Amino acid sequence: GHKSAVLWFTGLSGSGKSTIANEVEKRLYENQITSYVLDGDNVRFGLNSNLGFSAEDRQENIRRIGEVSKLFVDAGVITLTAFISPYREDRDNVRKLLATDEFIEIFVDTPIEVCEDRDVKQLYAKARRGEIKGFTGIDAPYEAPDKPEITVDTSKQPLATSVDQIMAYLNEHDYI
Ligand code: GGZ
Repeated sequence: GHKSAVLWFTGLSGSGKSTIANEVEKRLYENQITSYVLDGDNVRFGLNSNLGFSAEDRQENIRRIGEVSKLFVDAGVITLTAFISPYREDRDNVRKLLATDEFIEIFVDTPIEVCEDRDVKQLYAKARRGEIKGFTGIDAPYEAPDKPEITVDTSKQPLATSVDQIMAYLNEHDYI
């Protein structure tokens, strides 16, 4: 058996949230643990397709994802969310929706220089040219967590180390 919870990844675009979340999910699956990844691909195109990237829309994006996560946790699923979630208050509101041990905040602390260097989708370049307004880390804020349960920096360690770190946390705290 396992104890369900939300693994709430937060960090800049290109920091590695989705990549790590998907690797953790793979590990959980190998251990016969039911988990699910919520990310832009399955939420922003569906449930939240009416939301953009203004502060208000991001707040509503995170609020809905928090509520959905709560439903998944109630259903016994280890839920992994991969959204920038730039506002501390919005993340803290999700934390309050859940029991103390049901919200695990994971700060993907990859420096913006590294994210911008990767620029997989060329979004930083567009933001620098002013073609995207209000891009997180360029002309929109990112508020780092004060006391995340876990911090990983993908510029200092390989992917597998970040994944190991998260699996170790889940083991040590008796989630799995
Ligand atoms: C930040 C943006 C923006 C703006 C589009 N700012 O690399 P990506 O493409 O896949 O990750 C980013 C994603 C962010 O969506 P989230 O739902 O995670 O954001 S939030 O939690 O703040 O609501 C990026 C793309 O969408 N994107 N415009 N202006 N990222």
